Amino acid sequence: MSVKKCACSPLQEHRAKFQPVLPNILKKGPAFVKPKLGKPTKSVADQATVKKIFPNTYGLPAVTFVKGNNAALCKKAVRVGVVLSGGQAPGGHNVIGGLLDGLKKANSKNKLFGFLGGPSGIVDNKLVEITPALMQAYRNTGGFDLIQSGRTKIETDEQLTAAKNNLIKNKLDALVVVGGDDSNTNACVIAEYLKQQHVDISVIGVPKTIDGDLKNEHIEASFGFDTATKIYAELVGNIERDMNSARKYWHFVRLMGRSASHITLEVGLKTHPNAVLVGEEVLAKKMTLKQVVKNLVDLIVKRAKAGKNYGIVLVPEGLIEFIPEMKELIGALNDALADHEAALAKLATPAQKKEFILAKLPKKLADLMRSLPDGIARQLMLDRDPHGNVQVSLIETEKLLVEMIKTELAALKKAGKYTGKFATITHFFGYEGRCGVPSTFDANYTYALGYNAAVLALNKCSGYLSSVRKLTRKAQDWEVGGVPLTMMMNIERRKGKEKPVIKKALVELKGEPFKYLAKNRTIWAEQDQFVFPGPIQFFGPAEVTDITTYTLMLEQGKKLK
Ligand code: FBP
Repeated sequence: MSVKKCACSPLQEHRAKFQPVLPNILKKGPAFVKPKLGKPTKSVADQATVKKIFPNTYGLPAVTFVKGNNAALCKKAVRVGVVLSGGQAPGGHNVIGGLLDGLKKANSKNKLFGFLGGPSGIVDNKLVEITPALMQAYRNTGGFDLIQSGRTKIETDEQLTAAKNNLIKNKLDALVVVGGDDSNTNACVIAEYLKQQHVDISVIGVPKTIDGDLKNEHIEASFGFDTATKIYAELVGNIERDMNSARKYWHFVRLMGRSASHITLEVGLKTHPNAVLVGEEVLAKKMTLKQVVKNLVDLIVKRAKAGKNYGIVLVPEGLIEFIPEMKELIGALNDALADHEAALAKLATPAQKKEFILAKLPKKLADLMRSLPDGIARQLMLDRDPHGNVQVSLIETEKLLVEMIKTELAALKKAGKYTGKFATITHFFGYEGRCGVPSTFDANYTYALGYNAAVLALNKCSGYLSSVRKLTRKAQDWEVGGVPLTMMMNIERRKGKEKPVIKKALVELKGEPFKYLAKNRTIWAEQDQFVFPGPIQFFGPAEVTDITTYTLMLEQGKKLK
């Protein structure tokens, strides 16, 4: 690959000079840290089944890197591969930059190769050497365009064999998989497979996803969540200001995040909108779609009585999966679509496919599906991703809510119980936030994750996720290590089958971020206390440039100003 001559913006030119801050423990390089092993671990659930599937990678001890002489480690030159997997997240390039710098610091002869286009690049043996010169144009930039990404899951015998052969052919010592819960599950499958085959190549994961749902006591945040939520919060704040100026629209904003509502919650905490829907709460309260709509109608009527025919509602894209009757419908659709894949492929039109599937559903669920607007019903039937997930980013839940609210308000108007106006604008913010210029937090965090992945690779820690902790401290005080991937696993139903997967971290209703919302949302609903966060700042006072997410601050016992 030729070295990119970038048509740089002034910001990019300045940002290219930014040197991410490494945690002190890593500053002298991989030769000066040693792994300290914790106790053997077990998976978060379904221990016996997970152990049976991963006999070679189950139960590994958690690792913390501490000061120590490890010079011998750096004597032999190594070759490492890296792949970006799944949805883009700001900071991916800095993971590669940190990885490259960590490897080169250990031994200038070490080499890094990037597999192109996601995991399919491993199967198809498409790769490029990432040299310091090639890396330079991508440091501190958003996007994954250096080596691109993809959602291929390496699972069949043919794929696993091809991956193994290509890793061997390229004489790699380690593979670093930068991905979310599903991609890191796949990383563990590959790590296990290589161990079973007695192939001495380590596989290491890096926690990436804007969704924020890959976290636990060792992984405090996935990278990209900070930048993406800052971008969405800027946009939501701008809408609030426009709305507060014109006072004539209700805005319904759907935000990415897949199942989990972390993004919506974080953006809500930053901007104080009139309503913030949280999928996990809807599920806990077993709310029907009608109840969700009724709560919003009550709010709209109340505000109309106060002369406010405007407002803003945040909707997590995964809401639909949390409404119990919709969850049941989606589960049944997942199974029916997987069971009848071949028959469906032969049908020509979406209408025929819908009728075919309706006939396969229990009556109650078929009736529910018929009651939905046709567009939404079809969106629910779209192909699942390679990991078996419904593609919630393609389901226009905000429009469904608006339609249902309009029907309810019309009935109230007819009965003389509502005299307001309900003019709506719908938005979907997802792709806008995934490739933004990484915030200072994400630039530092991803660089540390990548550098630490190099240390894990050199120490032959296979089946581990790179872990950088104590993230509300200054970057130089962060702690680093590795968490066994199997430790995060449980068994879930995917594409009609029970599969081991890394457990998604959903919004905790007893957690401080949700409690903060619950305490304040009545005031935000009725009195307008909008906050306008403005754009991410890269230069200026540290309390502006280095601020992390409110979610992380509240989770780690810090107070919001
Ligand atoms: P990852 O879980 O792979 O990080 O992807 C996150 C995400 O951005 C979700 O928020 C969204 O639902 C999905 O990707 C969209 O997928 P695609 O990029 O395939 O349209």
